[in-house]
Amino acid sequence: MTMPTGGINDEFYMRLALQLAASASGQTGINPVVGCVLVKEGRVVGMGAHLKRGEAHAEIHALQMAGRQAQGSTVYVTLEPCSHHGKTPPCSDRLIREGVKRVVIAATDPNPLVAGSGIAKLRASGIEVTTGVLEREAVKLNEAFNKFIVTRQPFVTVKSASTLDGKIAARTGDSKWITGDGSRSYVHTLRHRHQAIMVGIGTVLADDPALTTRLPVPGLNPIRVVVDSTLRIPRDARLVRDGEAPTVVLTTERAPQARRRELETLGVEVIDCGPGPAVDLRAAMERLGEREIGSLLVEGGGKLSGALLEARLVDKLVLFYAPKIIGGGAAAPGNFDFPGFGRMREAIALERLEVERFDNDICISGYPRYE
Ligand code: AOF
Ligand code: ZN
Repeated sequence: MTMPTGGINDEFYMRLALQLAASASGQTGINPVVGCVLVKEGRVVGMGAHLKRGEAHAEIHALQMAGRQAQGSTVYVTLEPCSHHGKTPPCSDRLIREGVKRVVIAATDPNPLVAGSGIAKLRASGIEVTTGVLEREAVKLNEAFNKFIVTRQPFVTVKSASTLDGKIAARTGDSKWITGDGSRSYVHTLRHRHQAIMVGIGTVLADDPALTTRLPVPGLNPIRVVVDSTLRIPRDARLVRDGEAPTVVLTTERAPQARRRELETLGVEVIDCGPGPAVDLRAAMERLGEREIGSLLVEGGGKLSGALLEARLVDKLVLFYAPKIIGGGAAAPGNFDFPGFGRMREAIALERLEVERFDNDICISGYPRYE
């Protein structure tokens, strides 16, 4: 950690709290990641992070570590302390009871049950509260939670890996490998960080993917979601038989009943999303939200990514480009396959762009701006 110019200040400890929060990315389900640091008389006396939904919040872990030293301390917390009784009692009440002197907060909690009332409670009890310290970083860390908690719909990230000319396979179908090891290993980190992963049935039939998280250290496997309007998924597909993670198939009311029963017997959850003929993607997001899936990583192919983008259901794009050109015209599938717009000014523009390099690959991420 680098010391900010001017020496130790609020940002210094908030950065530490943000690091604690980030270390739990992907493991709190629909809950936010939160980090907390307690400082008293020039030393850190407690640290904590929220590690799992249903378990203690960050502040409680940090208070626990600080013990009697919590009294008179300054609390650095990346999210406004809660004021409601959820699966755990309110953190703001506990901070008041422990006699902390000052609370420094990065972001307010968008949860309608909290939304400023945690801050108000602390202030009303005479605690000095400072807000907005490293707020942008804190908001970004919980972008999925921030959407889900107000809409009850998953935050949708579409990932693609293509050549510079936007192809996700050659005209022969060959696609192994487009991007390099660095990019592919980062995709596994993304899998760990998402509650669910989605592909179209075309990808299942072509690649028989496992969609599990494979990293040098054990990671969490996302729930696997297949968009399959006519239930073509084979009974011997990896997703059906490997038992590595739950598999959910999204289909329509007109899908064959016998296939539905067969899949259910094999442990696959089948969910109807509209009358058909195609899966209603908007309904699909509602069903997944009801199932408490708050973050969804879409890993193709081009038809599904294109359809989601066209339906304006994509919140974030993470696009890997390998420095290669494969050509192949219409026979080689592209990363976004949809009818498209007639005018350049209708194009979906990305904002808040970030560009990273993974070896020789370039990763562009951004947020579609829907007018
Ligand atoms: C905090 N500190 O570390 C977290 C907070 O069901 P519960 O009790 O876990 O409450 C979940 C809600 O509490 C969640 O939606 C969000 O508003 C807040 N999360 N708050 O003060 C924490 N994880
Ligand atoms: Zn709390």
